[in-house]
Amino acid sequence: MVFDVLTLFPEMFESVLNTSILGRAIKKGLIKVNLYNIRDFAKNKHKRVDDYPYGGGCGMVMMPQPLFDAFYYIAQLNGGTLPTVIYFSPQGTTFNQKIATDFSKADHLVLLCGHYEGIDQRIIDNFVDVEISIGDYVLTGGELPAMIFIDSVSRFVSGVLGDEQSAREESFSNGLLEYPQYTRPYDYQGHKVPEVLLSGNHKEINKWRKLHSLNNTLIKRPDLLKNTELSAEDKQMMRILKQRT
Ligand code: 4FV
Repeated sequence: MVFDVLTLFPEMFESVLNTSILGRAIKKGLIKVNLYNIRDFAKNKHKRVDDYPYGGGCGMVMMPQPLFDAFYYIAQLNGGTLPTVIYFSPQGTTFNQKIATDFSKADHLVLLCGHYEGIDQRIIDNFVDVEISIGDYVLTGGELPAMIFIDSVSRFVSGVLGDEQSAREESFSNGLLEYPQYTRPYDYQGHKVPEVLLSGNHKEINKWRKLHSLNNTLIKRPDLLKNTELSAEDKQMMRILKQRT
């Protein structure tokens, strides 16, 4: 999978792209991230990329020319077609696991990182296919959202995670929060691991895990249950849990 990233601060990505799972995925060639500095496409003598907003107001706006030329350049590198362009902004669709799963099926994506107050609307009108927000708060730039996007989408790319299983089993993959995790020692300072997890009885272990996933979701994120398909057994468990709470 290839990510072309348009940013004014390519150096911000260095550590994230050279560390742990993502770093290994890039070394193994499973993921490729091309970092483009938007300022390299500025044609004015001072390499300016921002200017004052028409109509007044505070802050600066990213100019059309450097980004139009950056997109023309990437399109030219791809036989004249521009891959899907994603722009990160508070006005976008709120990012979630389903969106991450959907985009993990793409081969090539262009990620646009804004800065200042935002970007000239003509860039959005002419090049942006999808606007994504990582949450209802204002950041100084789109770089952190782009890193979050690359991290979460890459987890679905075959071979990136140790075993494929884990991506399928984690939070939100079945619309529920995850079950509690335990590891050795069995007894730490008197705090013991639930017996069922040492029983080797996988039927009982899975039942315990589903019960705790449902319980965690019911308590911490009941909103998730609205759009989660529950089996008859899950619904039975949920009735018991609701009686308890
Ligand atoms: C943002 C968000 C975000 C807005 C102006 C960058 C900033 C500045 N992006 N989810 N929340 N972007 O706050 O995606 O250009």
